[in-house]
Order: sequence, then structure tokens, then C-alpha cells
Amino acid sequence: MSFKPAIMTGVFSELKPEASIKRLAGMGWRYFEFYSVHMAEMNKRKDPAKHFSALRELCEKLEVCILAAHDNTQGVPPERFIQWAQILGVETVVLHPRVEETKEKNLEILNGWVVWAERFGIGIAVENMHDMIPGIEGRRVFGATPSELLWLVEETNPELVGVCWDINHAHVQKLDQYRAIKQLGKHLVHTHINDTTTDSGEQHLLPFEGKVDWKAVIKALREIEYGGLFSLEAGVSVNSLPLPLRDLKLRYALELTEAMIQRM
Ligand SMILES: [Mn+2]
Repeated sequence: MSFKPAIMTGVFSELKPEASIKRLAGMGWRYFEFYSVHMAEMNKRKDPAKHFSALRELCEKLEVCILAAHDNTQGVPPERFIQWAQILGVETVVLHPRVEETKEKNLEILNGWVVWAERFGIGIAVENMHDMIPGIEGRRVFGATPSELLWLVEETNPELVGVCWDINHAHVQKLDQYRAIKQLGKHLVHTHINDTTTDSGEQHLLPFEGKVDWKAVIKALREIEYGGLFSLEAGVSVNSLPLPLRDLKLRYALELTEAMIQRM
């Protein structure tokens, strides 16, 4: 079992989701994580269910799949988000913990998603965050360590709820990637693949553009027999390219992730 190269549809944040997926599929990308802003845009359309069904059909025609959807930051309510995710064929919905809230409040919010996820048979992945909020020294937030995330998993439904490990968040948090991934073990159900050159801020670069120890990451993923998506969550290193040039980097990104999976 190996993991699959995937990419966030938000690498074309200025395009409609349908156009983003067509363009990425044309380069050879087959697995997608649906971008939060794309979800919010489609949720606002008239008769969203029809549009989501049409997008699912488009994916089937292109022989690609939207296997994950991110996230809870655009205000689409859980019951609608999960319903749309199901139409798209999504297996995992990725949620950020609320870093400013207590662990009890986070559990309450997560439970509001879990009831719908159980009803629709869709998994949830809670993502690791980090403490480095600009301007606030020595701050501790909730949801930055494996133990905090595993507590949420155990308190809800470990059959359905797991963890999304964001590599550049973990780097900013100064965690040992190998040990953290090993600690998560079978509860790791999704990844956000990105890099950063700084210890004080997340940059969402492509792998090897920053300081992440990718050898340690891949070794740990193999040892826990991770079988989920290796999902690129690229930011400025892709989005800064003007639209007519962006395909160049996204083709490179696909070759890079495939090579990491096959040769490392
Ligand atoms: Mn992330």
C-alpha cells in the first residue's frame, strides 16, 4: 500500500472549481482535495445539489476523484458541507481546530460535525495547528500537538474521526516529524504536504523549498503503512505565478510528488 499524490483545487483559487479540476486533470493530477473557498462558492449557487452532481459527473468523465474537502473556515454549516461532500464522493472532510478555544469547546464543535459525518458515512480529519501567532510571544493554542488531536479522536468516534498532519504547521511548532507521525499511527488519515523556510511562520511552499526533513516524513509514513492522500497544500510558491505560467510549476509539482512516493 502506498499513498497517492493529490492537490488542493485552490491552486487555481481565481477559477471556478470545475475549471480548476479540468486544468489539473489535463496535467495528470488524479486526486483532489476540494478547496474551502470553492465549497463556499458552490454552496451559494442556486440549486447547489445539481451543481455538485454535475461536478461529480465531470470528475467521472475525466477519471479523477475528489477524495477530501477542506474545511470549516468559510462558514458553510456542517449539515450542508457534509451533504455536498457526499455528492462529490469525498471520503474525508478536513477541519481546523479552533485554536483560540478550550479543548472542551473544540470537542463540542467537532461533535456538531460528527453527527452529520456518521449519518452520511464520511470521515473527518482534524488538522494540527501551531502556536506561532504573529505578535504574541510564548502563546499556547489548542490543537498543535499529536496528543491534543488524539484526545479529540478518542472522545468522538475513532472509527470515523482521525488526524490530518500538516507538515509545515508541525515544522513551525518545532515538532519532530518522525516521532509525531509515529505517535499518530493508524489515526493519521490525511496529510497536508507543504514546506517552510522559517521556524516562526508557515509558508506553504513545495517540498524541498524549505527546511522540512522529508526523509524523516516519508520514513514515518511508510512505517505506519499510511495509505491516504499525499495532498499538496501549496501557497505562495504556486499562487504567485501568473495564471498562464502556473501550469509549469504544477506539472513539476506532480512529477516531484510522484518521485518522492516512488523513489524515497
Ligand atoms: Mn493545512
